[in-house]
Parts: sequence; C-alpha cells; structure tokens
Amino acid sequence: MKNIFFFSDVHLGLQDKQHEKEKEKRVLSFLSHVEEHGEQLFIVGDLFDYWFEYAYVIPRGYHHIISKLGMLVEKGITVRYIAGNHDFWLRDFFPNELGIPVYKDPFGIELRGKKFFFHHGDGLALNDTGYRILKKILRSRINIFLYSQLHPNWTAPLAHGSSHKSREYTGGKDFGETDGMLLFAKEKIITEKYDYVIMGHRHKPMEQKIENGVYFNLGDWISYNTYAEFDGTTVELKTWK
Ligand SMILES: [Mn+2]
Repeated sequence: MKNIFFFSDVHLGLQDKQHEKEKEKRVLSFLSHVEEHGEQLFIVGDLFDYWFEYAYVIPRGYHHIISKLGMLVEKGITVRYIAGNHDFWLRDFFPNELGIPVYKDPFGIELRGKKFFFHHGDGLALNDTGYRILKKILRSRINIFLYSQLHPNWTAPLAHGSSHKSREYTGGKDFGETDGMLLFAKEKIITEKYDYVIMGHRHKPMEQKIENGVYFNLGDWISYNTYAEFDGTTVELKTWK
C-alpha cells in the first residue's frame, strides 16, 4: 500500500535565483518520490513566499512545480493544499485547473482510521495579538478586492519585501514554554482525541508525543528539507536527501 506525505513552508520565490533553482530541484525530486510511493499529499501552507491570484492571472516563476503537482493528480494521487499566511490569497486556480482543493481553515480528517488535524500554524503564538489583527485585515474581502485592482507590477515587488519581514518576524518568535502551537496541539489531542496534529509555519521540525497522540511540525525547505510520511501505522518525520 502507498503512503501519505506531508510538507510545508517551501516559500518558493523567497531566496536569490541560485538558491531558488536548487530548491526547485529538491522539491521536484521529492515530488517524484511522492509520485512513485504516495497515494496522498498534503501541502501544509506557505508553498509560495508570495501568492496573489487574480481572476485571470497567476504569478509566474513556479511553472515546473505547479505542473508537477498537476501531474501527481493525473496519476491519481490526492493532493490537498492548506493555505498558509504567505499564500492565503489562493483562489480557484488550484482547484479548477489542477484538481487540488484549497483549505483556508484548519480542519480534521480521518486517514486510514487515524484522526489527523491540520493547521498551518499562524496566529497561534500566545503573544501575537498584532498578527491576529493583521490577519483579519489581510483576509477581509473588501481589502482583497481593493488590492486586486492594483497592477501586479506594483504589488508583487512590494509583497516580496514585506514577506521577508514577516518570515523574520515568525522566525524570531519564542516557541518555548508558551508555545501556542504546542498548546493548541495538546488541546486537539487530549480533549478532542486526535491522533496526529500536523502544522508548519515554525520553520523548525518538531515531534512531540502528547498522551496518545503526536504533534508534528513539518519544518521547512529553506534550511531543513523535512517532510512527514504516514504508512498507515505511524507518522515519521524525515529529511529529504
Ligand atoms: Mn507560515
């Protein structure tokens, strides 16, 4: 039987050309592996460092990876895409053109008899009221509409700048005792009896056993190249070589 794969925080478009080329190669080889050994793939947010999709236009530069994902779907692999804070402005391109459903809210799902809960992870830090307010503003319909009226030549370079700041900001957060993501995972596992809670956003892989469940943070593809794999019995955090 084939396996279920999870990865997040590739942040395509974040780095300079050479790093992006190398990253693209790594991700493509990982996706080929999934093509061969997977039956399902979960993208747990921030595949793109910046994605804003217009009714008739999508950002350029990620063609190989996008078409590879489409190929996986054609091969019969179920691919799901959980929007992160950097790629929240996904519209109908992935579902309509590629057959990849986009999830904008955290959700639970049963996979081979185990209960999984997925959340990109943004907005859970305890000391992060500022971000939670910003999140509401960035996701308001009227603001998205207004933004979409601006020409992409203006908005894309600007967004790339602010996304760098946002990532530095996230990276600098304290994930110690007061790790809001961990507390969230505990709640899901202890109270709601989930077997696995899977998140990204933290840019640092983590595996934490909590009573009868496990919280995984998937790390990133900037420094770690980590992903998780479920064979129907256990979930394992792995590094792509
Ligand atoms: Mn994120």
